[in-house]
Amino acid sequence: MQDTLTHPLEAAAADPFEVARAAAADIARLTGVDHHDIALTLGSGWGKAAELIGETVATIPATEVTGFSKPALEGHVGTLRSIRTPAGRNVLVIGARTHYYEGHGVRRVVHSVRTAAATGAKIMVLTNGAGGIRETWRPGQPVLISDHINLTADSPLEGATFIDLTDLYSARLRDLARSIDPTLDEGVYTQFRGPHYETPAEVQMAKTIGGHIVGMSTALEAIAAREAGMEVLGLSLITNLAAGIQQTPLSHAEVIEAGMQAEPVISALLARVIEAL
Ligand code: 8IG
Repeated sequence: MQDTLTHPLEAAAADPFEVARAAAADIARLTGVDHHDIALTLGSGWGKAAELIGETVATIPATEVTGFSKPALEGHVGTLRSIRTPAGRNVLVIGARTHYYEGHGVRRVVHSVRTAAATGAKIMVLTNGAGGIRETWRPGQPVLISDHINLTADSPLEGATFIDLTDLYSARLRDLARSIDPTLDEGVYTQFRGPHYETPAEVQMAKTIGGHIVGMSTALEAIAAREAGMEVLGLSLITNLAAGIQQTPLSHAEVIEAGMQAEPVISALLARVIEAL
């Protein structure tokens, strides 16, 4: 728990990994679970998966954990949950994502990932709601992330930290997901800064440079997960076709609606994938 007005990640001299270790210690103390094996960030549309993964051992407000809360004014930052699977593995479910567009900097964006690694998690499952560029895709369809293009012009890595991103989105884990659902398609996730959706011209640019999915969250988190040595599985729920691919304007309401429709199906899929990891 922080008790100062300065956010623990904001001081230039702060070591984000040390803050993550403090957060992991908070999680161990508050959940009574000394380590986690798998971490799972739930994006729009994926929320129902938590109930299906196993038995919830503890649910804690993210604000109780170092680095997850703002210093002065407290927004709703969601919960962290510790779930025990039937196979006896501990899954840390992160229902509190900080987006890059919130403007708190990339340390805050990837703090949950670094914390997950500090709890012992070796696998990071990142889910999100996103726009689809492939015309064969339909709202409500889950797709695997095969690679990404980071258009944020930012990185969670600081200094001369050179990290290889070949096979960032583990081929092993993608194969495993496809063994659960052979119909799963895959594509390249293109992260924009947001929070505006793209213009149709930007979507055409993303398509031209090799993107298939447009989103605002996952690439930066995946980089931090790889830096921390975790194996990454990325799953996008296509909640809308990207601007100009679908003929109607994008609306947040449409995104929420598609997420709600798809939620039972994709949550069941995700639970089965987690069980197989
Ligand atoms: I949900 O069309 C969702 N998130 N960048 N573009 C971007 N992010 C998204 C979109 C989209 N839909």
